[in-house]
Formats: sequence, C-alpha cells, structure tokens
Amino acid sequence: MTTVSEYQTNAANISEGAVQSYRAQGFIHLSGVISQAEAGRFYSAALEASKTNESFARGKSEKVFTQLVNLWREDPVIKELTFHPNLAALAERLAGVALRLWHDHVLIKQPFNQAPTEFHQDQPYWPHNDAANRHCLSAWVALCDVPAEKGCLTFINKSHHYTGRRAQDLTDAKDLLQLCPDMIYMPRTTIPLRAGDCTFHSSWTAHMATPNFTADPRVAHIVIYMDADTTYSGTGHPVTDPLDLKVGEPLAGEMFPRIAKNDFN
Ligand SMILES: O=C(O)CCC(=O)C(=O)O
Repeated sequence: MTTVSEYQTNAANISEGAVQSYRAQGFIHLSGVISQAEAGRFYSAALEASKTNESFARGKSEKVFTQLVNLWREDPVIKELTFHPNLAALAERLAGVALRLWHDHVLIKQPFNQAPTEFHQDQPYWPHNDAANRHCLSAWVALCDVPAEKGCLTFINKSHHYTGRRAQDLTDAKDLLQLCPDMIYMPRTTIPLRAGDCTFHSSWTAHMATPNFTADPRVAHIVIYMDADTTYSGTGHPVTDPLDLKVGEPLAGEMFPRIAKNDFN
C-alpha cells in the first residue's frame, strides 16, 4: 500500500510556485498522483462498469464520451479512487478552501470516436449558488496513457476569469467562443498525460478534449470537488434532481462528503 508521501506529486511536495501557477492559469498538470499499478486497476474497473451499466450513457453526448456519473456509489474499487487521499489533499492545496465531493464521473472516449469534447466551462452546468462557492475544481485522472491523439484536454489559459456565463454546448465548437470572443486569441495549452498523471482545472476554465483517433478506449476518471459551504441553487441536474433539496440548502451529507482531512477541518 503506497503512503501519500510516496507519490511523485503529493500535497507535501507540490511547490508553492505550482500552486500559484494553477491559480494564475486555471489549470495544472501533476505527474504521478496515483501509481501506474493503481491506474491499471482502476482502468479495468471503469471499463468493466461501462459494460454493465449501460443506463449511465447520456443521449446527446454519447458519441463524445460514455459517461458514468457517481460511479463511486455503485463500485467499491472506483470509490477508492474518488476518495483517494492524495487527490483530495492536492485539491485542497490548490483550492485553498475546504472542499466536498460534488460528484465523480468516468468518461470514456470510445476507439475512433471521431468526436471532440468541444470548449466549455463546467460551472454553468451545476446547481451551485455562486455566493457560497469560493472555488470548485476537477481532477481529471488518466487511467491509461493519453496522448493528444487519444483525447487529452486542451485548456484556454486564464479563461477562469470569464465567470457568469450560461452553460455551453459541448457538441458545438463555436458556442463558447461566440459567448467569449476574447478566448479565440488567448493561448491554449494541450496536456498529454501518462497513466497515473492528472490535470486539475478550475470550474470556470474553458477546456476541450480532442477525439480519440486510436483503436483503444480513452479512460479518465474525474473527481469534482466543491467549496464545502456550497449551497443548492435549484437549477436542474441529474445528481440533485432526485434529492428533494430546498433552494439555499447546503450541499452536504453522505451524497457530498468531506473527503480530505487537513488544516481546514
Ligand atoms: O474528457 C473529456 O472528454 C471532457 C472532460 C471534461 O470536460 C471535464 O472533465 O470537465
């Protein structure tokens, strides 16, 4: 069993410069946040789950990716990754505020899927009241090697400053860029990943993923963390719709647990 301090990148050895770079750019690449052996085990679990949980696949985006939302609630192996102490501690170090799990999802780009995930920001999809949400971010963990040809992420540098936009269509290449024309000329960064690496991105950072041009599935597990004080805005979302929440109520309890133990507790 690997202890957290043995991972190539962990909350104790990440430099202050790296944290500041994340906050300035809106994203960061961290190597070896889980071991390659762990990545292989989680890769197999994710692929197996995608075969047995067909009901998870989402209509319009199916060509873009196969999406398994909140798999941690069904699958004990994936739950280990969603609650991975190294990921959670790094997330809190980057965010600088106490965090809860918002939700996880496995995203598989099927072989030769031909479809990019077009530029979008994540936050507008989510039923979070802005005022109580100081920071929200995703860990996008590569469970296999993900070169650009297989569907890694491209970020628009510093785009997290463009807040308050409506949700964008991730099947439409023009939607976000028409909403925020400045972004057309802002620098972009594409980050190929080795299995066990991850990128973290802020919930307002514009990002896209290239299609999968290879014969193998691209398997990523995304853990999304929100400010521990986030409250419910009342807009529709598959995670909260079944929960009978009241507007303004904290997103807390067993669906949205605190998952890091550190100075903020
Ligand atoms: O992996 C993808 O295709 C897209 C991922 C994404 O948009 C996200 O993690 O926010």
